[in-house]
Formats: sequence, structure tokens, C-alpha cells
Amino acid sequence: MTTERTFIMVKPDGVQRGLVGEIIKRFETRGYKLVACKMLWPGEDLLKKHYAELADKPFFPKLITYMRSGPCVPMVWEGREAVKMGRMMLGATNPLQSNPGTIRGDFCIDVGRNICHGSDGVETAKREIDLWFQPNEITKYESHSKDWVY
Ligand code: RTP
Ligand code: MG
Repeated sequence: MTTERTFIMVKPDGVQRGLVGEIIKRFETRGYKLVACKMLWPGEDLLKKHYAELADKPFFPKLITYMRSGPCVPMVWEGREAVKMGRMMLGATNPLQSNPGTIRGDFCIDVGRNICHGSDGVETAKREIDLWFQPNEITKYESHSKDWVY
């Protein structure tokens, strides 16, 4: 078991549908610690860097348009196996294949509007956190649940 940081971002449709609190609540109640959070309306350059590995996919232009359609809420969550668990809590990329009980499985049905992003690996998380946050935007504080929540 390792303590990790993962990058989770509520996408524009998640913000527009008022699901920011619901998504934060799920990570908080699971036992993860919020160490960075903000709202911003991302530009094309930032999004193209964020999704650079998908640049050759046919859905890439649609993905960038979707992600530019409104403000997002990027966050950094910390805790045991945060990257893998974050992906598990999000559910499959295509919400029609996401299990009920997951964020996507409970709140959406369209792969092109799947409300939330999560890093797919520890190295990806580091890259994404560096891309979206300045070092001084990431806080350090004591969480009283850190020793017993798992
Ligand atoms: P994300 O990066 O946003 O957390 O999603 P993911 O890892 O589950 O899936 P990824 O393969 O990284 O795809 C990024 C986002 O692109 C959109 N997408 N559309 N067939 C399609 O139309 C299609 N496939 C992927 C989704 O919004 C997906 O989350
Ligand atoms: Mg991905």
C-alpha cells in the first residue's frame, strides 16, 4: 500500500450539472485528502497538452471542444493507492460500461460527456498535477483521519 497523489478533474458537464460537491464528497468520505482544488476555464493549449497522448484519435477534436465548453474543477487527492482507487471510483471510460456505484456509472451515459477525469497511472498523475497546478497551490496539512481511514 502506498500513499499517492492523483489528479481528478470535474469536466464542464459535471460542473454545469452541479455535480462538483457529489464528486468531492465521494473522495472525502472514502478517506482521501484534498490537497489542491480550483476552478478554471481551460484553453486549447492546456487541454492539448493534457490529452497529448490521444492526439491521433478520431475523437480528439470533439474531446477538446467538449473540454473547452465551460469551467472545470481540477483537484489533487492524496491517500493510499489514490491513483488506482480514483480510477475505480470513476468507473469505465464509456459510462454504458461503468458499474453502478461508480461516479460515471451513477451519473452519465455518454462517453463524450463523462463528467470527470482521473489520472491513469502514478507517472501520469505527476505530469498532470504539474501541468494544472503551481507548486504553491498544493497545500500541506494534517488530516486527522490519515492513520485509520483506508
Ligand atoms: P479521462 O482521461 O478523461 O479520465 O478518461 P479515460 O482515461 O477514462 O479515457 P481516455 O482514453 O483517456 O479518453 C479521454 C476522454 O476522451 C473521451 N473519449 N471519447 N470513443 C469516443 O468517442 C471517446 N473515447 C474517449 C472521453 O471523454 C474520455 O474520458
Ligand atoms: Mg485518460
